[in-house]
Amino acid sequence: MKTQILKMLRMCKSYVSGQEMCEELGVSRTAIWKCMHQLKEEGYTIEAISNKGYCLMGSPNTITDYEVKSRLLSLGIIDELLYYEEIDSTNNKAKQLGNEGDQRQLLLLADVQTAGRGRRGRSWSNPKGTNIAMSYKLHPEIAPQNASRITLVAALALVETIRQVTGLEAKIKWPNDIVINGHKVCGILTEMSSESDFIHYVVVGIGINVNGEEFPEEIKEIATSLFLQGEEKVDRAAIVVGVIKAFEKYYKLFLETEDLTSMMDQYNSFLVHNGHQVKIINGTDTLDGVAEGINKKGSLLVRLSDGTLKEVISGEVSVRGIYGYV
Ligand code: BT5
Repeated sequence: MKTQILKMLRMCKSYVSGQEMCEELGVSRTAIWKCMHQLKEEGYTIEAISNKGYCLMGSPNTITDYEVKSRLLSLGIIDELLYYEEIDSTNNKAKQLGNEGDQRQLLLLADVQTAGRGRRGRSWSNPKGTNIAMSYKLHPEIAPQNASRITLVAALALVETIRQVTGLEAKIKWPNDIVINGHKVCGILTEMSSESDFIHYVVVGIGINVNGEEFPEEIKEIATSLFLQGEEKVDRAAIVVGVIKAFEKYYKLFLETEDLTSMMDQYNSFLVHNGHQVKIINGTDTLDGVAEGINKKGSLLVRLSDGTLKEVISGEVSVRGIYGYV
């Protein structure tokens, strides 16, 4: 009911009468009043004027399911949005649901993760009330070997959203980071359960540092947040809503060809390494070259010093600029 009430309040430019809400939602005046009371307790500023009704004057900076859903006309490719105030990891939960046979396309959102994960068992820091942890559980009917490209689709959606909502010059550090001014603001972790020719599910986990003001010692040289870069607190739900819309747009395009044909140019325009010297690290081996953008398969093309063009496949290596992290 909170979703519907917030939606009604948002859609109406001025006041919505209690009577209108009762009729629309098919509930009693008391039920509406109770819900308004709860929303106010959660930090919503709702003005109530007798004979006029209710008006939403302000919202808390939350990413609850009802806050997000009330800003959307539809969930699009997602069947259900699940919100957790605290969870070990939204990727873990999505995988658990997938392993239990849940066939719905889901978006899991969490305020705090107690055991957020990066790639290869690395950890992902996500303190309370400031960031976004989200995971899509998807069931694409595509060849399993093409699924890792969804990481790049998500990266594109993230950069577009961050730029639109904050105006900050976010860039993609291939394949799974978003950076601003050389510091990491988002990480993406894509995991899959499949058979040789069939995908059970793909989980795309996204961590975004939104309003954090400081980071643990071990990552403070690498990490940044949208707040630290823009010096303004950012509306977390606006970022979630932006990602939902942008991801849907690019994911649908991706499904048409199972590659990045229709978004390659845009992706390359956001690539932090484009035209720059990079170091490709594969275990103990390193190769130096100049990045020339991705191809439609999502591989990074690197011109080596002997003139040959190396196709670096996502997930195989780590790419560093010659100066530090980017
Ligand atoms: C990633 O791995 O960047 C993928 C992170 C994915 C996190 C999301 S949150 C929702 C979902 N649920 C999960 O459990 N995970 C996903 P990787 O490229 O391996 O980078 C991990 C490294 O980033 C760590 O070893 C740290 O150096 C650094 N790091 C950790 N927390 C960070 C943060 N909040 N901001 C920036 N860097 C961080």
